[in-house]
Amino acid sequence: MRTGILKILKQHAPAPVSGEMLGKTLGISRTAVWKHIQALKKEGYQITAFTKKGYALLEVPDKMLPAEIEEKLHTKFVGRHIHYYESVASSNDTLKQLALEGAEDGTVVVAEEQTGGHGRLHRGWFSPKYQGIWFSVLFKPPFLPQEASKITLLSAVTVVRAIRECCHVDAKIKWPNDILLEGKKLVGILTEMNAEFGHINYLISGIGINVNVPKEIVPEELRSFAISIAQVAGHNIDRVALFAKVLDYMESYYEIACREGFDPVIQEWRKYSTTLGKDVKVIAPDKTYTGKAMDIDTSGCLVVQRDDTGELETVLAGDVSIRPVHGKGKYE
Ligand code: BT5
Repeated sequence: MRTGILKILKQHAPAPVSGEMLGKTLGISRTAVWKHIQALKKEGYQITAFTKKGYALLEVPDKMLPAEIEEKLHTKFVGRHIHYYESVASSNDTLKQLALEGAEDGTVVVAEEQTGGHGRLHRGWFSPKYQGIWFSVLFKPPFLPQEASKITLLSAVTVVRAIRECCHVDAKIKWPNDILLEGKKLVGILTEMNAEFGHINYLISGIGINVNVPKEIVPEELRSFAISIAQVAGHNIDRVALFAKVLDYMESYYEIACREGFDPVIQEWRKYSTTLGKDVKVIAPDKTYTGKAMDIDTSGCLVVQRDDTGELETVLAGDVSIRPVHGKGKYE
């Protein structure tokens, strides 16, 4: 109902629409209209009531409100159930709880801020209020548990394409789970899984995009290697438009992967990779070596040709950290 009211107000904005007209069109009483208007105002919509003329929408808040996102969405199931929060500890943790309660495939949790956002190995993820897109998407894929890392690659391709298209910046993928801009970390992706032997119950792709984060508020220890889109674009980005584009791509790549297999996604990944062809240092729990990043295989493993033996090693995400061989300035 609220979406209906908003739609009409937007069509007429900034001109007012009478409560009677809204009520008649939507089949509700004027008191009910008034109640919805109060709720919208509480969400941050600037709506003024003019005597005898009705309600005028003057400003839409810069928030990740589901009604705003849904208006721009072209998906069938991804983002069709959006749970919005002003603040959560971690969108991944919130979505895990919803998944246990039976949330549907494609359910999304998005928050304006995270107080306990995290990356791999319990590393923290800085998620300041109203400045980024901090979200998680639930999938119940037909893959095997050992193929779960495909969702990380798919998420990376999705986000990099949406950012490039919406914001016209040269974002690149660093294997396995980062997106870089000007060599600094722009996006982090954390895929988490709930599985039994041979069967995935659900996968959660948690993604943090530094959209409008100003440099001054970034903690000192992150400042030299973290970046936001606005810092490079020189202006703030419409977070809702970018998010809707991300969800659109997410669904189309997911459907391609389910229908045609993973090759098309891998091809896209290669196109935007900043890792391939680079000299890398592989730091695994049991060995450290240098080599050249040659390719990724169909399950998302990095193929590295060792400098010492010339042999190809297949590197699984999560097992290693990749460092540039030379220099320490840039993150890639
Ligand atoms: C990641 O981990 O890069 C995955 C981060 C995933 C965050 C999303 S936000 C929505 C969802 N909910 C969550 O709780 N998580 C997901 P990792 O590769 O472990 O990198 C973590 C490291 O990135 C930290 O140790 C910092 O050095 C750095 N870092 C933290 N916040 C950052 C930020 N906003 N921008 C760039 N780098 C950051």
